[in-house]
Amino acid sequence: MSEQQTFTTAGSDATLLDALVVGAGISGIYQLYRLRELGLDVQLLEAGTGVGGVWFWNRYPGARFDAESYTYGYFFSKELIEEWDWSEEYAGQPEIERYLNYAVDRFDLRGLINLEQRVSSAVWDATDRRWTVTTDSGRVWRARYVVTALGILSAPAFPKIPGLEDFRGEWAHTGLWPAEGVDFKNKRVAVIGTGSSGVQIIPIIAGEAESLVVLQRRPNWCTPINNFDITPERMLDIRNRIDEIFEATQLSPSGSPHRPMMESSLDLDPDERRKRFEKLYDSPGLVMALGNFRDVAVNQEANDNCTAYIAERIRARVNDPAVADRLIPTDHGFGQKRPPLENGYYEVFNEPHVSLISTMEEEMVRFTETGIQTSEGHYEFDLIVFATGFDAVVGSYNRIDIRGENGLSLREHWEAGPRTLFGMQTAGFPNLFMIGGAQSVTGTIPRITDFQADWVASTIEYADEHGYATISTTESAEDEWIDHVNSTIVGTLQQTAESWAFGSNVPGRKRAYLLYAGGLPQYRERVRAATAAGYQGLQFS
Ligand code: N01
Repeated sequence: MSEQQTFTTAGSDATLLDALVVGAGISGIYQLYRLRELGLDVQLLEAGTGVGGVWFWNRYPGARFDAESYTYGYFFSKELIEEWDWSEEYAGQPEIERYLNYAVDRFDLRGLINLEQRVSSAVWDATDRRWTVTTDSGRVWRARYVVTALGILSAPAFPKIPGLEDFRGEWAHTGLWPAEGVDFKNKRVAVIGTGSSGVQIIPIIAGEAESLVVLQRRPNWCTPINNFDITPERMLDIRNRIDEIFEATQLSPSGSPHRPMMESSLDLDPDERRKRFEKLYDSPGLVMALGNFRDVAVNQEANDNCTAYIAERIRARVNDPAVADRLIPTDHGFGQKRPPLENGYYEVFNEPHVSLISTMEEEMVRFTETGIQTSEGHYEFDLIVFATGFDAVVGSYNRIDIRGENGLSLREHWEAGPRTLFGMQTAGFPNLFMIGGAQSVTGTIPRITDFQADWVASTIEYADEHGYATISTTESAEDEWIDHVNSTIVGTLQQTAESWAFGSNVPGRKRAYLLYAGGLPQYRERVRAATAAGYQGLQFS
């Protein structure tokens, strides 16, 4: 099937391929591997100067997994599992980046990866049934199939207030952190944003900076990460249990090894319930969120009890009750948004050189030459850190001019919100697959995208074996999937929380649920059933 060659189209040299993967994150790397194993002539385009995707760009100090390292990594290769020792239960960004580089070399993929190639457009050519993909550098690829693995959190978002160009100090965004690092010493630093990224970086900045002002809009329910080193004995035990661990990730809605307890918290007497919340709070990682009583996620009273317990723990850690009040969310209960994991976060606000501003009470008005003007006064800074998150899910697609049949633009097709079948195809865009994108993502991302990458590979294999040149879906299949996706969020406590999962952090964005709340087993079951029934929802020609 190898047909790689260079030919001239519209005055430019184009590389002709079977398939092109976009994005060298954990999902795109695996997709590249799968398509190469299938015997396709495939390459990958990546905007960064290195591989790793979210773990390449988010190199801010403190960035680390909130899933257990060995449950986030690859499961497809026994050799890789044998060879790679994780050093911490929740590994930090440098180790994750090393791991992904190791995987790329281990599977001999580096030669297929084109770095510093940010895709600017992808245009479907119905005549020869290929995509023409152009990057910022002007290079052109033509491929029968394009698989985007753009990541849901890759287009950084900034506050919509004026004046950043006037600011004479330094600034950095956690999602675009400079490779050379940022020095906080002897600097007056502002951090805007207290989501997972802000909560991870704030204690580190507080430990080094001359002063730190945290500008918080809506506080989150943060719980301690309780990270620990993985000893050689533990690593051996993990390896011995790896099939069991994998099985647990497959059975769980979130791809995590943790399952909610079957008991109802409301059946326990208050003392016993409290003891159990205490144990959960002191457990590692996301156990408090994912291994909690089943009713905490669905029953308001149960959720209120758990939320009140966490508020109590926060109050015990913050000396000034007024500051504690500001750090405690009042707009949502615990677990209604993915809770950030923290390491000494609340204690930071007891330090004399750290202060907290609620931008709900004291609005940011503009950036100035020397700092930030708020509705109450002016603050001088040497460095502003934006931990303001991402134009999630659709933002990474909106940055590319993607045109399908009859010049249809994906931006237009998705104007009222994303439209997909299984989160992997969209009507009017034949032979374009998306993995880890809208309307499919739930929980630990690689646990869904490894399934999707396998499905994309087997679907292409099926088309090739049957002599089909195009694979597409229909608007009615999209409608059915959208109805299903929306039904998964109805009635949950997450439904009311404002977060990037609904696009709420991007001013002007229509509120639409961007992820998939049905859980991994149900997602896989639906895709498998439709496939077994003759690829329901897809059309081959
Ligand atoms: O982004 P966010 P993030 N004025 O959108 C605030 C994953 N992740 O990069 O909540 C003032 O969560 C905004 O306020 P509000 C994880 O899935 C994982 O932190 O919109 N503030 C919020 O506080 C996570 O959910 C890890 O009111 C403004 C913050 O900026 C996702 O990535 C680590 C503002 C943005 O929080 C995103 O996390 C890091 C404004 N104009 C990230 N605009 C792990 O641990 C925004 N904000 C694996």
